[in-house]
Amino acid sequence: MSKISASMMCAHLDSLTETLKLFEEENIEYLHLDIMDGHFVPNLMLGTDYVSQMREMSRIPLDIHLMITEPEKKLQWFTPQPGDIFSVHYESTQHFAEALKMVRDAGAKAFAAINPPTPVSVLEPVIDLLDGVLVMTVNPGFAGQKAVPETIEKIAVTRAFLASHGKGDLPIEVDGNCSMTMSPLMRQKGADIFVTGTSGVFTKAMPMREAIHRYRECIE
Ligand code: S6P
Ligand code: MG
Repeated sequence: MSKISASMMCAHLDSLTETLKLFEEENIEYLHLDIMDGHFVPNLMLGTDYVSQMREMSRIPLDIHLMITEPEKKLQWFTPQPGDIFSVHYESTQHFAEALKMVRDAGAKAFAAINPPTPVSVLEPVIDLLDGVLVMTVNPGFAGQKAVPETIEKIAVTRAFLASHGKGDLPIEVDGNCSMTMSPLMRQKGADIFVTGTSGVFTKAMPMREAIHRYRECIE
């Protein structure tokens, strides 16, 4: 079944409590937390206190997207826990396998994130360390971007790559412009977890509950 991961960097702070309550009522599967260091990506976003407060404010599992250099030195700052997803970028470290192992050793799910220009074949050496793959459909750093067109077919390539390595059951997560228009196509190509922000459940075009219902229909 397809899952929704709501991108919290798109949430309005003045209604955060109500938003989290609504997400629990609507069984949103994950809270997507973008961690940016102003170095791996040209933006700063969501730190350790925000993550620990999310753990206190909501029972929804966290989907931590680490866009930081040398994640192996910092991922413990975010206290990985069973049920969480931790995505580590292939491009962010020379110790990629070690970082994935650290996530798993903490009991969380280790996902490999790959930027739009990065071929999925780079994941071959770490395939047995993966609990999923995060295919970036925009260049990371900002919400509200248009998808990089080639990344849509890359979802299907990733699905075939995993199947050819006996890992056809691993989930594929997609992040960036997973809108109500784009997400059905992404689903068709093999995506399972959809990071949704300004172009999905946080759209200004309709009330949030309606947007969640519409979004579910788009990814089924
Ligand atoms: C971007 C970040 C994403 C965004 C998400 C926003 O670097 O990793 O998680 O928050 O893409 O979604 P939208 O619907 O505004 O594209
Ligand atoms: Mg993200």
